[in-house]
Amino acid sequence: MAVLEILQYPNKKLRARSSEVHVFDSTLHTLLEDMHETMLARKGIGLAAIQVGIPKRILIINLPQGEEGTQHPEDCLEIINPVITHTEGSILWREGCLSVPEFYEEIERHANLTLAYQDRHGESKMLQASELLSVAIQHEIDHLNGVLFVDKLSMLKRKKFEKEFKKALKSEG
Ligand code: Y12
Ligand code: CO
Repeated sequence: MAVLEILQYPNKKLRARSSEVHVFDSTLHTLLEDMHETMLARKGIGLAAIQVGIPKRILIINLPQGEEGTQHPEDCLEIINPVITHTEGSILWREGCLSVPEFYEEIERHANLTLAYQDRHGESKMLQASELLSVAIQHEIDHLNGVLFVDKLSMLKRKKFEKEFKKALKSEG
């Protein structure tokens, strides 16, 4: 297993449209395991393959559980070739992204959704999601289409982000 480098904004590779997975082999399983180790090492709850430079339609989500906020590996969702088939309602959630460190902002998303996807063996699955899981799925599917959560900000909030980003770059020296 390995902790991989996470691409950071404004890396152009994050803008790629990821392609479908057709081969469900040990290379895919190793990538899923490395993504999980990388996400936990960086204190994330969701990660798309493009964030580690692999333009494939793969994402993982491992939500914290209980008062301790423990991320149990057995709860990690491995989602391949996802398609949202139904959405309902809207929800505001303060989002962050491992590719856009130190910036958090409220984004409006669908409150509930139904998702069709494949697991690591290529088996077709469906799930229903609400609240944080629904938000996380939409955030990660956006990555597969080259979209970052900061693209969804109002003009005013986007300017605030650009200003904070430039300030952070300067302080890095
Ligand atoms: C709700 C909102 C966003 C998502 C997508 C998944 N996003 C993350 O997992 C973001 C993680 C994150 C972690 C950070 O590190 C720490 O908090 C220690 C972080 O802070 C820095 O990079 C400095 C930023 C983002 C799903 C659901
Ligand atoms: Co992200």
